[in-house]
Amino acid sequence: MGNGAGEANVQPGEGLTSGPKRGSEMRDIGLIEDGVVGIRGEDIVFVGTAHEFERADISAHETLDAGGRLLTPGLIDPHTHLVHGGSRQQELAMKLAGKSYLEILEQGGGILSTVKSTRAASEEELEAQALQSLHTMLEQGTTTVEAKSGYGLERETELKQLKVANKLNDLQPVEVVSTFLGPHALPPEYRSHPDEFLDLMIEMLDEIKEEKLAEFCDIFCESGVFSVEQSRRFLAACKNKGFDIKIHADEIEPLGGTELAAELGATSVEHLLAASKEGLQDIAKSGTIAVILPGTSWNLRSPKHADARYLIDEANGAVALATDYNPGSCPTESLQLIMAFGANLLGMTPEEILTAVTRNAAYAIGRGHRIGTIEVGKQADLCLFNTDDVAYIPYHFGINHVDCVFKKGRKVVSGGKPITD
Ligand code: IZC
Ligand code: ZN
Repeated sequence: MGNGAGEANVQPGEGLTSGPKRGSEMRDIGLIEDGVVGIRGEDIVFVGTAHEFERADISAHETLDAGGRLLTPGLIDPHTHLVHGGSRQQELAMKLAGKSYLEILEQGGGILSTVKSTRAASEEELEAQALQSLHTMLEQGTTTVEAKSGYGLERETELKQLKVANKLNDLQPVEVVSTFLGPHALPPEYRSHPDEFLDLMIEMLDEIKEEKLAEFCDIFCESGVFSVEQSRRFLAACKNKGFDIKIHADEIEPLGGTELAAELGATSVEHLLAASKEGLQDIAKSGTIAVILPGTSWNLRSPKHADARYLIDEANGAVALATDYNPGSCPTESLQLIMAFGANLLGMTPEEILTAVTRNAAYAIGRGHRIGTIEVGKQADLCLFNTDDVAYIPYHFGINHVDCVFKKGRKVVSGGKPITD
């Protein structure tokens, strides 16, 4: 392959730009046994069986024999807090001693601790730290990642984070899709007048739009952070300015952010651990993608996880999975680990999990027309695994199964290692 073709078990998806897979459709991955994928330039130009390829009489000037292994779309991570300063390993002991995530935040730690480190870091430092994470992500098969701001909580640092997120696209192969998450926590100095902080965040929207610094806007709608009413005001203003919207909803307490996502027609609603059944039905009906983050509920030692089975079996919803990579509630870049959690913690099948980290994840970040499936006309973002069976990835957890990764038709990982030129 690489401007050529090679035999593999290919997971192509079906129907260019025909939307996310919902409910039981998520189990249909359209596997082609003995498949061939042809790439020209940045795009996929052939998908079919080896027999069909022979009959098509296409000449390839370079081929890669995948040896019958599994070729999938490049993995897509639709929820991360990629750009940040510092780390929070000192909070592990507090967590083990029984302090909750919201208690740590209440005492000035958690997000507020990362705000301090991010404000203090230079653009170059933030960039270097994010580049290291992107290197790990790529090695693990992630070819596109969403990245949220939200560790500035004031204009200058929010803009610094957004600029770094955008610049990362020029520095390495993983595409970074930028989200403005200004209202990620309330700075302590605004405790008595939170609405003024929201005004400040809303004032930034024109500049972010003009400078093309973010495609999406997001808010942490959570007990002790921002209320449903405040979230509605912020997100309505964002929509008004032409942004697509996302919501951190019902991660810890059942506040109603899920219903709000449906009401406002959000592209995605994220977390959902404490969402009501009615809320899950609402988002399934409204077409909002449910982005579930089982690494977070696992790492927060939650006895409960988002109800993926209800979403898929009862509500006919479209589920995506993401790492939530951040220095507090989920410090991992590995989507393959999240795939294992998808099976063990959420009860999803390997096929549903693959759909959740490819096709549905692409729709969660507004990229469904371009990436997320292996189809003629789509971008050649591909991942070759060291197995012929999709079940092997969540089954054999905690290690990297990636052999090769292609981004925009170019081989960027070989033998499990990013190619640095
Ligand atoms: O830094 O803790 N949940 N935001 C909302 C996060 C987790 C990231 C963090
Ligand atoms: Zn998050």
